[in-house]
Amino acid sequence: MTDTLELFSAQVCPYAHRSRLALAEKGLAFTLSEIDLADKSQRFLDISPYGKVPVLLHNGRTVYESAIVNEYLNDTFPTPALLPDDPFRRAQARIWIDYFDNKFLDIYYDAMFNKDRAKDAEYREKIETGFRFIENEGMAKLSGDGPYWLGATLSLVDLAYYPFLERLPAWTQHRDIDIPSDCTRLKKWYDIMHALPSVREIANPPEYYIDRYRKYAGIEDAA
Ligand SMILES: N[C@@H](CCC(=O)N[C@@H](CS)C(=O)NCC(=O)O)C(=O)O
Repeated sequence: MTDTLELFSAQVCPYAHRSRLALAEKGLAFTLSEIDLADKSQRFLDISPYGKVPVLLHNGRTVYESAIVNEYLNDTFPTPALLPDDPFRRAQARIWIDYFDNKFLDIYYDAMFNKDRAKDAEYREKIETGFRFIENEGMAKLSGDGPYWLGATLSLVDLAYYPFLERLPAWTQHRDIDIPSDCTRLKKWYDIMHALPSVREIANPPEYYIDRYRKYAGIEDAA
């Protein structure tokens, strides 16, 4: 049977971006259904239990939540493998995806949504601490000589992190937040990722995010 794959996605969404990258890295043909998040179609609402993208429709069955969609794709289409074989290394991969989703991103988005300018410096410091944690506790211990998060092979960890870092210019522009200069592994990793064909294929320029995130930064009147 030929697989049918459809991804409900939104260009601005970093979570959907993760799954587009996983599909591309697996070399899978799929239908991309762009959802207007401000005006969701009934078909999407019928399919998406949380009303959020991404949702994958595979042979009529739905899978959602980006980290789970990507594990599902990796389980269902094993080549190329995007998780290590070794259970300990697989656990490390999941720990770092979990850290990003459940710790780092909370602060990252709080910093963008924060309306109290007096707190900007505090958020900046917390995010810089997060970047240094990724650099020193994560990459320095797991990446070896790189170039990827887990070393020589691209993994779901890379695909989980990259879309949010592609959007970093919006944080830099609106909140003066950037990767600290001492996070050399992270910076090098970003450059390698940014040059991957699967990434280049769907990358947006910094201006795209700077513009889209104005409203989240509460500065739409300045446009
Ligand atoms: N935990 C979810 C987050 C997905 C998510 O927040 N998607 C946003 C766009 S970036 C969305 O669809 N928002 C629509 C809404 O909340 O109405 C995942 O990893 O897939």
